[in-house]
Amino acid sequence: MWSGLPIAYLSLGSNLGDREDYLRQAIAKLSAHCEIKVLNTSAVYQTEAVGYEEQADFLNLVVEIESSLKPIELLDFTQEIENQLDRTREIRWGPRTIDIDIILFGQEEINSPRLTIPHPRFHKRAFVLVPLAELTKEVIYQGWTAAELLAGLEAGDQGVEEYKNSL
Ligand code: A4P
Ligand code: MG
Repeated sequence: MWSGLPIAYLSLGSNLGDREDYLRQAIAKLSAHCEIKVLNTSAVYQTEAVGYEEQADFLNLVVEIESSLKPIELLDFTQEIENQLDRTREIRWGPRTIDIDIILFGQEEINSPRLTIPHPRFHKRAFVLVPLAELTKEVIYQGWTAAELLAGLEAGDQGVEEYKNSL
């Protein structure tokens, strides 16, 4: 039965060290939080780096959660997980052991210094839209579904390949 709690979608990415293990550990930490329930996890995709291209390919996936946390509390927690998993910040968009971005959080629209929801770049990124389209067929952004946003990208799903169908 539906709990009535907001559904959120998180994009996870890793391109340093044991990428699969970092993704697995991040999901385990999300699941261990008493106010977060992980509902679904997409397949794992190997993706070419976007933004800062002189770096290794990423593994990316999306998780669907429900949570009684406020969006900013969820951000505090995802940043705590990043710090626990050896995340350092030297280059914007640069290599990272783990990155956790909040893509959507219920119907929230937030524009604060620490948090923008929906994530400001997700609708242009195949590495988010391909796994997101697996998990939701709903209209999620300006009248479009994830699959429609993906179909509208000039490069389509280029550079995004299924790596493993589950972790
Ligand atoms: N922040 C604001 N809104 C959010 C949100 N919705 N979710 C703030 C998470 N964080 C949010 O993030 C910088 C600041 O964004 C945070 O302090 C938070 O307050 P960060 O994780 O420290 O740095 P970042 O991830 O390098 O920056 P940013 O701008 O989030 O990067 P992007 O746009 O997420 O890009 N290519 C592939 N193939 N796969 C990837 O996963 N990821 C990036 C990162 C670039 N290229 C990639 C991938
Ligand atoms: Mg980030």
